[in-house]
Amino acid sequence: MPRLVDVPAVPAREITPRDTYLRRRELIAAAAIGAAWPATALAQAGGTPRPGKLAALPGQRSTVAGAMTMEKLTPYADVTTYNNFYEFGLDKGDPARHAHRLKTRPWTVAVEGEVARPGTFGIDDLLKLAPMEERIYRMRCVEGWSMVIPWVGYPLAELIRRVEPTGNAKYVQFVTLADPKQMPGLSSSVINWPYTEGLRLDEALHPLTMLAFGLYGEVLPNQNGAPLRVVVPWKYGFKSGKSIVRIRFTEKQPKTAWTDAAPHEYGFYSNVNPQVDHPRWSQSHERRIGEDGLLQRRRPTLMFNGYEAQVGQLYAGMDLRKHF
Ligand SMILES: Nc1nc2c(c(=O)[nH]1)N[C@H]1C(S)=C(S)[C@@H](COP(=O)(O)O)O[C@H]1N2
Ligand SMILES: [Mo]
Repeated sequence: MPRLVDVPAVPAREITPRDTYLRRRELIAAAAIGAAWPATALAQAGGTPRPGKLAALPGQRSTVAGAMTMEKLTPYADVTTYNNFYEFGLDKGDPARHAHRLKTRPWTVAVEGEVARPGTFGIDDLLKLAPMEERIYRMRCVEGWSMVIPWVGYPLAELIRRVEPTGNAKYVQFVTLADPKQMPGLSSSVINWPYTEGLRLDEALHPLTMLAFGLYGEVLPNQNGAPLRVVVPWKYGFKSGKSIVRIRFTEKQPKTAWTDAAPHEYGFYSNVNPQVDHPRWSQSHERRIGEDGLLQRRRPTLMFNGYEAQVGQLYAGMDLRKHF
């Protein structure tokens, strides 16, 4: 397998050994006691508590604008058992039930199309490509629910820069694994497999767009898209493709699975927008997973999922009802 060309090694200072990481968390938490911070902000400042289920994958707290919401984290149990990953079935519990069948190593990602340096890259090289960061993002599903998830990964731009898109590259397509031996959901025909998604190149290069390898300080559970996925926090959840095996740079807007399946319901952009309803339901409010119960409140959905200050300019002058 070819090595990722010109990839600088991760400098030693970027590596956070687990004990240093834990010690730092304790110190920050101790220092913060007595301060009038809400408990979640305190926990998030001190580092995200690790569930201890999978291999550790720590990340430095991100300093990118908008990357660290102080909203209460959705519990790990909800993040990992209430999923959409149709390759493993259509029920929310199916991915957690069936995704153990996914073999995440060895794993390669083919990068092709309009790039000067195409190639097939192994997961271990991709893990070392750039320093891991923790980013706490609001995620909003088109179905009307949302979560707050501490992801671990780095900007997708880090990979894009290294493969050198040509002047013709205007879009990026992402393709998920489609192996019926590992993925029982492929017997369903709700969408055409493999699952595909796409972004405009400037969206893919935006500093908030992540290539994620972990959540809650550990490697991604299979049901959340192991071993690597895309995370685009200002778009509906389906734009964040899981278990990616191919990234293709194109001149024309690429095919995407949901736009292909129901073009009147799912547009290419799919930016979170409380003013543009889905043809069959309103998008004005959302239900935060993990807050279920009698007193659950419906939260108003925010323009661009609350990331308008960071991403609004990407769409300046566009009719967002037409380009939904
Ligand atoms: N390959 C693939 N990626 C996918 C999906 C899918 O069915 N298959 N579902 C999408 C949808 S609709 C959502 S809301 C998010 C859910 O991600 P999570 O389960 O990690 O919260 O994954 C997205 N990525
Ligand atoms: Mo979704």
